[in-house]
Amino acid sequence: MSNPTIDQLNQRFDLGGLARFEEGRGGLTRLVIAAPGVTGEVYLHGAHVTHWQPEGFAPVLWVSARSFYESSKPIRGGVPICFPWFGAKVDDPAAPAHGLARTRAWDVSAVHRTADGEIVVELHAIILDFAVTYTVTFGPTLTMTLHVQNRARQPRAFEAALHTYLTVGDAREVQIRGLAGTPFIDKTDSAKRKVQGAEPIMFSGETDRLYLGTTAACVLDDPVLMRRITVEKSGSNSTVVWNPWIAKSATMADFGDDEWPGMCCIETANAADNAVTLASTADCTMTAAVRVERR
Ligand code: TA6
Repeated sequence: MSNPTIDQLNQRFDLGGLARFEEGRGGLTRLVIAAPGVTGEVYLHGAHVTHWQPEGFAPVLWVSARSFYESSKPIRGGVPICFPWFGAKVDDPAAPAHGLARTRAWDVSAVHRTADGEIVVELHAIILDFAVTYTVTFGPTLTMTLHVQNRARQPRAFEAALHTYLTVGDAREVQIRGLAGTPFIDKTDSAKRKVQGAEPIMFSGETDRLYLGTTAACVLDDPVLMRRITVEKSGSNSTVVWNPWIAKSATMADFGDDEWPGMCCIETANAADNAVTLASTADCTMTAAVRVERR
């Protein structure tokens, strides 16, 4: 059923008060999760997770106060799905950055509660003849799984990223570990290829790095919010670390000039050298698992 009404969705996927569809910001439909131990929300627009908060912690995902909530634009923050390309489309500069998935209306295929009390939401879309299924589990861990099948008759390559925006106390104070010795493309330095040193990553300016050939988990240490966020992954060989800092923030209409200290991105991806090629009918899966603990 494409474009069901909110009432039809709540009738079809009835979890009582644990998860309910409602009209969200900008009139976009969202599923709001309010289960024991966890709250969350995901918009059907872009299958965009915009909130995840395990009990006892401040919200983990960051969303700009200036975000658009329009069907033609991506939401700024949460976890945008970048697919089937990452960044600018190499052969079409006019194409939307980060692909088509994050401005697509996704359909809901399932909403259910696990025996452990987690809420699982499954959404799907057909994007350029790729069948994409996105499964999000809201619990003590936020688990997001992107499953892609190539429905075309020929092999095709794609890039993907779960572009996770994290709330931090002060981006100038956080440390990110897990990428020591990893090669990366530095998008703030003419896409030069470099190698991460042994020291933790800290932000002291615009930072926009695509780390390659890494399956490592990243751990963000936040001394201000006194918490540690871990982003584990599978089926992903790239990780992006981003903070726009002052000048870049000022260029984005949907990003407040003073918001950059409160966020950073640790993105689970397959991009550039790590783009994926699928034979006809072949499929693959990429998963990001985010958890938070007290420092
Ligand atoms: O993942 C980092 C990045 O590629 C940055 O270069 C910046 O463009 C960011 O994504 C946000 O992209 P967007 O198209 O959402 O403004």
